[in-house]
Amino acid sequence: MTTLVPVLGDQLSLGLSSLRAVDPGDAVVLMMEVADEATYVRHHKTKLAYILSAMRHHAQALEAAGWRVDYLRLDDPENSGSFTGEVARAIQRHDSDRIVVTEAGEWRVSAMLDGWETLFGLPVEILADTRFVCSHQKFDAWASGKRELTMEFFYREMRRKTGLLMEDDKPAGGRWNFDKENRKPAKADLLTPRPLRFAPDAITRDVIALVEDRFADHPGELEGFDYAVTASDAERQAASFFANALPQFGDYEDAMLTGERFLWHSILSPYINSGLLDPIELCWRAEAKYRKGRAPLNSVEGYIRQIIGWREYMRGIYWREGPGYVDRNFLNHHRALPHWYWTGDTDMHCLSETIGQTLATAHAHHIQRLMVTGNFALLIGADPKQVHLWYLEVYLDAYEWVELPNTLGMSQFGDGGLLGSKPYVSSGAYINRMSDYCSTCRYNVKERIGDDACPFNALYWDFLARHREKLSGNHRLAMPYRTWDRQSEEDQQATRAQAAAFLRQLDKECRPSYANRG
Ligand code: FAD
Ligand code: DLZ
Ligand code: SF4
Repeated sequence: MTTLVPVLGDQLSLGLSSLRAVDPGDAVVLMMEVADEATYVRHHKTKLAYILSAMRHHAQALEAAGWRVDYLRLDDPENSGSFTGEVARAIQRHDSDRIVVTEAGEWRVSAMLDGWETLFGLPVEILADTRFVCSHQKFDAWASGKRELTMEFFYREMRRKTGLLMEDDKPAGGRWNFDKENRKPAKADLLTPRPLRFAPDAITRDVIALVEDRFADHPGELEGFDYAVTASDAERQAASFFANALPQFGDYEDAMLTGERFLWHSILSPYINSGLLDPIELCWRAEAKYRKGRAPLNSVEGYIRQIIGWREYMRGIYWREGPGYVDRNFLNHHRALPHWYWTGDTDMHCLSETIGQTLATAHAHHIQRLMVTGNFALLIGADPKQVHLWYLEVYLDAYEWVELPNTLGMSQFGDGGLLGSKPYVSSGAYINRMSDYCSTCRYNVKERIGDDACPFNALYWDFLARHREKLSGNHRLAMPYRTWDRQSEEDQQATRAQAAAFLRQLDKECRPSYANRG
């Protein structure tokens, strides 16, 4: 008799709760490459290669640590294609009398795990994922009875709970949040730090060939794959970030530059989300840099806020709102995304740059996701569920629990403001202020009307006018509505006609097969 311990593709941590709960002497760790997970959305090819390679390397790490591992490959002729099918076969193979598993990261897989006890007639112990600071129960206790779930207050709780950047019961530096100092535009500079590059080893080369062969129709490119796929290489990347980029992280957190996909960001989210790096340990290391005077407080506080604030908060919202969250569509948006979200082939430079980089590397940083692709999708009235599926598909760090609230909630206002106090929309002026994209764009960011006018400009005002009934009561939008109301009726009509003409043209660019997906 054995205890079966299924370890999923985003559970690649040696300290996983399920592993801690069993005796390695009578346990079999089951790792499964399955077609269902590779195809429930058309994951970017880089994402598939990353996960499969990281899983194969993790199996080796588990064996080296003394675990007995049963590893099922995607190209195994007996592979049933699903977690449940493979667990069923493994129970027979190993004569298992119980299953111990760490809870899944998303509703879809969680429902599968919940069904196993009845299906297999065995005890199934589903353990909490202790890689997060805040349990589901703690988040619910914090949220219950509150009219607004403001991230900033949740974040303060997490600071108090962890003790990060605390001096007794006070925040280090006398303030909780230094975000106002973190909005500087950047200039192209040869000294911008470069993340490490990891040449594919034999295991990665094998999975790249497998992905090219089986998932040729998935978006993205694999050429130049250089992500870490082991915990030790991910750790080298983290060390490089702390040494070279963290000090400037805060200042340039919102900046965007042509050809610069990293700037001073960490590019660690794929490793954190799949389990190769421990997020809380990273926060302690960031704090140590501050305490030793090697990184300023605005950078360190900003970094820690992203992890114990935003990341934990997104997870809390995802589980609290339930599986129905994905269908929320407060603004009643139904436009399909233009086909060039899958090619980058548009003459709007900010979008071609962000999408092109995304297809090449499966990564874009936060402001590119929020204020370029997300902003545009929201302004044109794209279906939030389709937008969500696009983000889930194309980003290396995308797992539904973190991607969905970021996309549908924060970026598309699909939940009507549960997560963000106003929609993240802007005209071209914001993009121009925070990037150098506009200087080489075919459009003129200063113009609203005419063939050369930046499309974001008319779309922005049209968005506000179109949604006046739902949004004008929002006090954070009072100023833009006042500005709009001061314009002459003639100007308003010209702006709305410009937006309508743009949207008509855009609809011709939608790929019909995408219009009704999901
Ligand atoms: P850094 O800028 O170096 O930030 C440090 C860390 O903070 C990140 O590694 C990440 O773990 C965490 N973090 C920062 N912002 C957020 C956030 N809003 N939510 C959760 N964690 C955050 N992040 C994902 O991990 N997966 C996603 O699928 C995802 N989808 C997004 C979709 C949209 C529309 C938007 C606007 C943001 C999304 N984010 C997502 C958040 C953010 O863009 C990425 O975490 C970040 O770009 C990762 O790059 P980095 O590691 O260099 O981050
Ligand atoms: C994303 C993904 C992919 C593409 N493939 C696999 C896989 O073959 N096997 C696996 O265990 N996990 C994979 N994953 C990650 C899972 O989708 C992820 O662990 C679940 O979404 C957790 O709920
Ligand atoms: Fe984007 Fe407009 Fe700037 Fe062009 S001008 S890069 S479309 S914001």
